[in-house]
Formats: sequence, C-alpha cells, structure tokens
Amino acid sequence: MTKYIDEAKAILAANDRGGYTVPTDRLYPFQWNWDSAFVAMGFAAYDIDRAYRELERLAEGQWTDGMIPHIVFHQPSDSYFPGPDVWRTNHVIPTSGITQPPVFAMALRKIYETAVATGSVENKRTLTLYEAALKWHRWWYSARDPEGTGLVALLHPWESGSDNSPAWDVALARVATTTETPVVRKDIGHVNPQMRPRDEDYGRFIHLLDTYAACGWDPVEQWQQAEFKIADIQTSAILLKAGEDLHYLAAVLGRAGEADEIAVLNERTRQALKAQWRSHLSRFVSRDLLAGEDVVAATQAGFIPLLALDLDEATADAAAAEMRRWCKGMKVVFPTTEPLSASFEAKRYWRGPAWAIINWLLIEGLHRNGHAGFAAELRQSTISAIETEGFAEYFDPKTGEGCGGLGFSWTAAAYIALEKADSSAIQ
Ligand code: 9WN
Repeated sequence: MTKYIDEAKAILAANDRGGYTVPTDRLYPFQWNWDSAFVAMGFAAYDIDRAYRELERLAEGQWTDGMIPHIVFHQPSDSYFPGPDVWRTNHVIPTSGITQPPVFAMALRKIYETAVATGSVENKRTLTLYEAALKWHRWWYSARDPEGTGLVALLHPWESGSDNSPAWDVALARVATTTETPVVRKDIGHVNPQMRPRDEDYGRFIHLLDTYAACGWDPVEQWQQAEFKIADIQTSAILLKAGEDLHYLAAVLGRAGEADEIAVLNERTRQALKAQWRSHLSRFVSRDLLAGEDVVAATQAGFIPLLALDLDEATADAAAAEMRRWCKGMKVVFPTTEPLSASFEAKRYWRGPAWAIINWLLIEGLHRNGHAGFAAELRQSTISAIETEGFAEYFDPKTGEGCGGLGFSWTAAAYIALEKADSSAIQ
C-alpha cells in the first residue's frame, strides 16, 4: 500500500548518513554488512543510484585480503558497544574484524537487472562492485574453508547475523565468559533487556573478540586459535545463492575465466549443502567443527538452503511440511526457533522472533522449490505484521508485537521488496 511504501522510504531516508544507511538510529549507529545489502535491494526498487551507493560505501571497508567486515565505522558514535577501540583492527576507515552473511552479490545482481530493465545500468560501477564481491567470495573459501569442504565456517556468532540463536548454545558453552575488555553494554540502554542477548552471551562474544584481536586479526592464526568454529548452513546457502548471482554477473560482464572458477566453487558448496540434509529432522544442519558434531538445535537456518538448492520433490515437501508445523498457532510467521522446543523465547532476539529479512530469504527458497502457495502466505504474514505494528526490528510470533529497534532499515527494505513483488514472482 502506498502509505506504507512512503513510510518505508521515509525510514530509509531518515537512516541515511551520507550514502549509507544505519540499521536504526542510536542502537546501531554504523554501517552493517548484510543490513546494507538488503537495504540496497530495497533501494533498487526506486533509486538505482542510491542502491549502487549503499554497496559502494560498504565496499570502502573491504580489507586487502578480501574480507568485507560486519561493521564499517564511517563516523564516530558512542551509542554502541563494541566500538572501534575494542576491535583494534587498525584500518584507515575503522571496521570490525569479523564478517557477516554475503548477501552483497545477490544485491548487486538485483541492482544490475533492475538497472538494465530501466535503462539505467552503469557498467563501471557494476564492474567495480563485482570485483569486490569476487574478492570477498574468494576470501570466504580460502579463510573459512581452508580444507575445501564446500561449507564455510564462522568463528564468531555475530558473523551469522543470528547472534544468540539456540544453534550456538552447545558450542558457546565451551567458551569462557571472562574478558580482557570490560563489557560496557549500550544496547540495553536503548531497548528492553528481555529482548536482547544475555550478559553471559556478551561475555563470550567479547572473549572471542579479544582472542582474535590478540591474533592481530590474521585469518590463519584465528583459524588455529578459534574456540568457536561452525560450518554454517545459513551462511553457506547465502554464499551459494550469491555465488550463483556472481556467476551470472561474471558471464554478462564477459569474465569467462572467473565464471568458470565461480561455477566450480558453487558446485562444491551445492553438494556439501545437500549432504547436510537430515531426513529424520526434515531440515538441514550445521556442523560444529571443533566437536565434530551436527548442530541439531531447531532454528530457521535449517530451511535457508532452500534459497540456493533445487531439491527433489520429496525433500522439498518434507522441509515445507516441517516449516508448516512450526507455524501452527503463530500470529506472525516464521519463528526462528521451533516453538515447542525448550530454547524458544518469543521476544528474545534470535531465539524465536520472526524477522522480515529471514522471511524474504525463505519466501525465495519456497518459490524456488515449488511451494509458491506457502511462500505467498509467508509474504502476506510479513506484510501484515509490518502494517499492523510498524517497521520494527523483528516480531513476537505469538502475539505479533513489534520488538527491538523501531524505524528499522531492513524491515523497510523488505516491505518495499515484498510489496512490489506479486506473490508469484518474488526475486
Ligand atoms: C551485532 C544490525 C545487526 C544485524 C544482526 C543483529 C544485530 C549486532 C548487535 O544487529 O547484531 O552485529 O549488536 O546485536 O543480530 O543480524 O546485522 O541490524
């Protein structure tokens, strides 16, 4: 509806800090990696120049080894912890030292295709961003899959974007809560502490940060010292979908050799992801590389591979049926933790709430795998939740209540993208 589209655009304008968008005022006063990629896809619907700009400003933070950090601290702010003084990465533009899900190339393809359709494509800008994305994908495979398994590993829960998900409970229990850096939380001054990760989570988040800072942020050293190492299916699936989009871009940009290189990487990840399907759970599972065990906690990550795989009908039906089971009795879907599990908490961040951007990925995955009807239901639930409660960071799936930060950029971007797409053609 026009009124809400206008409101979504107004949120993106209000969160603009000069060519990049903060996730929300005060709680997150910098540029976040995957937030900006989703935001760029929102901008692509109505302002191609601004969409390019969002990715360009993110790429300004790219490290020489190819990593695109999870936060770029373009301007100082004291309303967030941990800031650049804690990360100690010594970059000209200060950044964090870890990364986030690689949605970037998905956004770039979206921008490119929309620009072609509207006659506004800018070849040089596309090429420069394509090269940044390629460099980043190569970094993922060399730094985070040194053994060439096809799945990429996370060394910090913040890299997943699903920070305090029950998926990390077992692995994080092995990490000490003690820190060298004093933990001075700012988040609970902005939002209700019941909606945020707990203090012991923060202890572990900062303990890991301290460990990697002591490695001088060297990827090889970090890989050896890591006390948290998860081959993650959500990130690997996003990397594969983004890899497909990167492959497409390589082909249209005339980079045949690179297209071949990307195709090989994609195929290896495709096979590795397929092998993570567990039929007795009707979902995919990540792998705890330090324990040598599956991560069996029931979270949304188990269904994100639908985004990047073409499953056989029986597997796709089983995944969709399991997803439907999780949706029973929910006012807003999709819950990020299985609602009947002991870890489910309806309001606590990544331990149950529904997130518009996760729905966006799941909607695409359901479309891809022959469940357009269910995808339409998920889309409608997301749109209605936003129209009822506003552009909240996330939603309590049981009551529908908007939670966390308000005036949230990626919720605005998701609304624009989902509202624009008719239910049978979401891209
Ligand atoms: C840490 C900005 C980010 C999102 C993440 C979300 C949250 C940060 C935090 O906010 O994480 O990166 O301080 O809680 O979990 O997905 O990118 O919106």
